[in-house]
Amino acid sequence: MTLWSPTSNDALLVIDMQRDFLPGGALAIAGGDTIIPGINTVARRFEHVLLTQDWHPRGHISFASTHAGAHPRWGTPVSTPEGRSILHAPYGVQDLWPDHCVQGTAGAELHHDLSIPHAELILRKGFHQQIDSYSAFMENDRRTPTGLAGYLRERGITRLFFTGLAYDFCVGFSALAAAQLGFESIVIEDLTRAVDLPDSVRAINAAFATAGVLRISSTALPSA
Ligand code: VGL
Ligand code: ZN
Repeated sequence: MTLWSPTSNDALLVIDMQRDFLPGGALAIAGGDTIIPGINTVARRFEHVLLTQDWHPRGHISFASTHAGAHPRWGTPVSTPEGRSILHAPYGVQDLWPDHCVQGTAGAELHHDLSIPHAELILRKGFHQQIDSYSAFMENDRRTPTGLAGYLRERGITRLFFTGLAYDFCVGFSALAAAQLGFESIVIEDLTRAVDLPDSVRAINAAFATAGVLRISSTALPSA
């Protein structure tokens, strides 16, 4: 097994480890809390660690509640044959979610058990009312960059390791975007958990294979 030893050209990205995505939260992901200790441990192996925070205004386009009632703001939600609730947004298909990670609320806070004091950047995303952003690099309209690629390039970081939530959404879209932007992109699979909507895990795994995103285990990183 290849041992991956982090260098100063590598960064660990910890995606959306927020209270709303953990058990008890508004969009709880099963087992999300169980990956916190492993993320804290692996983070100590990296000189560069970056955190992201999903950070939505009230009435965000990705909230099902925004499109309910007599005056849907940006169209009417529909159910797919597979049982997903989606909106045909101006930029394409947008899955709809319970209200989550609303700016300044307790649910939007990073989980307090996350312990990475040397993390050097917290990147917020999804703050445009009319555009969601699963990816930490590029919003869901596929044309609005977050600025993260520029930050990393300017600092000489070329290889990225991904952990956090959710495997099939924000981790997945971030790792794919990173590969498309020319970064080496590696997902530490056991330090993620999936929302697991119909077809979402299969689809992201297929996209990883096409884009050259690698999937590894945390046991492939040096433990001390
Ligand atoms: C996420 C759904 C909605 C994620 C964010 O962090 O994966 N999923 N917003
Ligand atoms: Zn969100």
